[in-house]
Amino acid sequence: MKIGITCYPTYGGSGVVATELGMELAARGHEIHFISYAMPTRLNPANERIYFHEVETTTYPLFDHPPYTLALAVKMAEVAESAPLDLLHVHYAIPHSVSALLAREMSAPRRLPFITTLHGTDITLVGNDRSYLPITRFSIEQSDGVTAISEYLRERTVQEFDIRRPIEVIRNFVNCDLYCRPKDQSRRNEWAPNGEPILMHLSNFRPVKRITDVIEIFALVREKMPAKLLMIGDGPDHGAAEHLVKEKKLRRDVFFLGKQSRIQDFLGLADVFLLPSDLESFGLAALEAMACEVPVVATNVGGVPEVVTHGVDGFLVAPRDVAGAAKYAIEILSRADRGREMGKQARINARKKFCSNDVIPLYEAYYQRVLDASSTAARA
Ligand code: GMT
Repeated sequence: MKIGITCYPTYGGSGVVATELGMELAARGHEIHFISYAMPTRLNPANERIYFHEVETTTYPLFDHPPYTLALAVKMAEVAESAPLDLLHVHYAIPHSVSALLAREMSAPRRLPFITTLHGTDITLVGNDRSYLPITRFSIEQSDGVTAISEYLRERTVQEFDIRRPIEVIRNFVNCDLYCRPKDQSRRNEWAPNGEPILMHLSNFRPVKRITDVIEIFALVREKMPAKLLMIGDGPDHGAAEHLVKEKKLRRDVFFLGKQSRIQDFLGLADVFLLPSDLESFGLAALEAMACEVPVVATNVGGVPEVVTHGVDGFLVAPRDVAGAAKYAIEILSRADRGREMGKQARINARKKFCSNDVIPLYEAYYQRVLDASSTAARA
C-alpha cells in the first residue's frame, strides 16, 4: 500500500507512534509518505520506502497566524495525486483530521479515504474545549476509519463526543528487538559511579506529566538510600523541576538529559521508571520502559492500567500520591534483586500484549477493511 501519514513532528507520544508505525510499515514493504511541517523526531528517512513531504505555510501581512490546516490539506491532496496514495492516516485529530477531510473532498472523484487515530489530549483536553468540540466531533464522524490507542480512550470519546460510528481499539506497540535491556550495563557509571540505583522519567515535561512530582518522589527515595534520577525530555515544566531540584539540594543526584532520539539506549539502564501523570490515555513511555525490563511506578489513570499490572510488572497509585509512589519505588529498590524479577515480568507482558510484530498487522488489516469499504461505497 501507499500510505500518507500525518503527525506532530515534535517530542510527543502521538508523533512517536506515527513515526514508529510508518517505519514498521515500510520495513514490511509499504511505501510511506510522511506529511508534516518538520521531519518527525524519531524518523530515520534512510529507508528507501520512506518519503518526507514538508508543509510550508505562506505568511501574508493580513494573517496573524498562517493557516496551517489549509496548507496541510493542499499538500495531502498533492502527495495523494503524485504518489499516488491509497489512503491517509492522521495521528491526533486536531487539526489533522480536518485537513484530511478537505484533502479527500479536493481529490474527488479520486478516492482518498482517511483514518484518524486518537491519542489522548486531542480528546481529553483540546478536543473537549468548547471551541474545538464541534469540529473534532465532525471530523471523527466523517473519517473513513477511526482508531483509539486504548479502550479507555475509545470509551471516553464515545461518551464525551456522543460518537455513533465504530471506533477500533488498536493499542500502541513497541519493537521488542530494539527496546531491550543491554547486557553491558557499564554506561550506568556515567551517572551512578558507585552502583547507585537509577530512577528514570521520560516525557515532554508538560503540566499533565507532573514532573515536579517526579522530583518529589525521588527526594523521598533519596532520603532512604543513595540513588540517581535521569530526566529525559524537555518542555514547559523543565524550569520548575530544576528549581525544585536546587531547593531540595539534589543537584548531584538528578540529571536532565534533554530530548534524546534513541531513548532505547537509556531506558534499559534504569531500575525504576516513574510516570506520575495526572492523565495518560496509554502511557507509551511506560511500555517502552517495560520492554527494557524496567518496573514502572505510575498513576492509576486513563489507559495506564491496560499497560501496567499493579503488583506484577509495576505499581499504580492515585494521581498526586507522591508518598505512595515513593513507597513503591523504595519497595522495588530494596528487594534483594533490586526489582530484576519484576522487570523481567514487565518485558514478558510487553511482548505478550504490545509487540509490534502483532500490532502492525492489525493496522494493515484495518487499512484493507477501510479500502474495501470505500470502494464498495464508490460502486454503490
Ligand atoms: O495527549 C498527549 O499528551 C499528546 C499525545 C502526544 O502527542 O504526545 O500523547 C498521548 O498519546 C500517546 C501516544 O499514543 C500516549 O501514550 C499518551 O498517553 C497520550 N497522552 C495523554 O493522554 C496525556
